[in-house]
Amino acid sequence: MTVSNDGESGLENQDEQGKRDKLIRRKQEWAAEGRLLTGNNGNRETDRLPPGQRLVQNWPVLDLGVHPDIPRDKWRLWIDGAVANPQKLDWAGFQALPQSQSVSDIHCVTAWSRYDNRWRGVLVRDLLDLVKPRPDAQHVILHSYDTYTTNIPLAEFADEDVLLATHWQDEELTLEHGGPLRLILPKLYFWKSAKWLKRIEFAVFDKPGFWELRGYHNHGDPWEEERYDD
Ligand SMILES: Nc1nc2c(c(=O)[nH]1)N[C@H]1C(S)=C(S)[C@@H](COP(=O)(O)O)O[C@H]1N2
Ligand SMILES: [Mo]
Repeated sequence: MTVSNDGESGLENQDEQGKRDKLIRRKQEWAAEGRLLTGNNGNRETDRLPPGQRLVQNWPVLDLGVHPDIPRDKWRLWIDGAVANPQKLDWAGFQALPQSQSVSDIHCVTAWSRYDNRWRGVLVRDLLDLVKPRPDAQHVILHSYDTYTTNIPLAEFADEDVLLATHWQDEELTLEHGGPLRLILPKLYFWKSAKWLKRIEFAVFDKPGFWELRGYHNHGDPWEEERYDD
């Protein structure tokens, strides 16, 4: 669903809000029940599919139901916090950064995995060269245009396979999958890969995000089945 603010009656908005709240509550209940947990750890050296996951060929859409449509000329990306060289990039500024590709698998906490996704965009490594995190920066908090947030340890955010993606399989990312820009962090469950990225905040202290405050694991390693908070 694409949400536009004007022209919608209050009733429709309440309806949508009600559906959203229900979905969030259900996911919180799953977290509390420890649903989908197998109790087996996988072997990341020898296996490809993490424990409790099943392979899909399609690409499901999962989010809070609001797909913020930001025109390219209004789009900005803020990179700030504990960095020596904070940035506010417009679309042209982002495009001027070195462009790279990477292929990786998606593992979603709701138990679907999708292999061999080809991403294009800017490697986080190249972004870090530009903004230069301070030595006391340990955490990264991602903020999105739909108000979603999520937290990642800087060491894992800085991994060589982490990418700010604009393209999937050589096509521009669609709005429902987080276009124009989302994170791709292959080694953690997909809820850490924020769609509609707006701000990358480097922080000295950790700050749990939307799902981390609602029963999801703070870290989210699929091979350790870190689906939910203990
Ligand atoms: N901004 C934003 N990013 C988000 C979410 C969201 O609701 N808002 N949902 C997360 C969750 S729970 C998942 S599983 C993936 C889903 O990405 P997809 O819809 O492209 O499959 O996006 C993650 N990133
Ligand atoms: Mo998710």
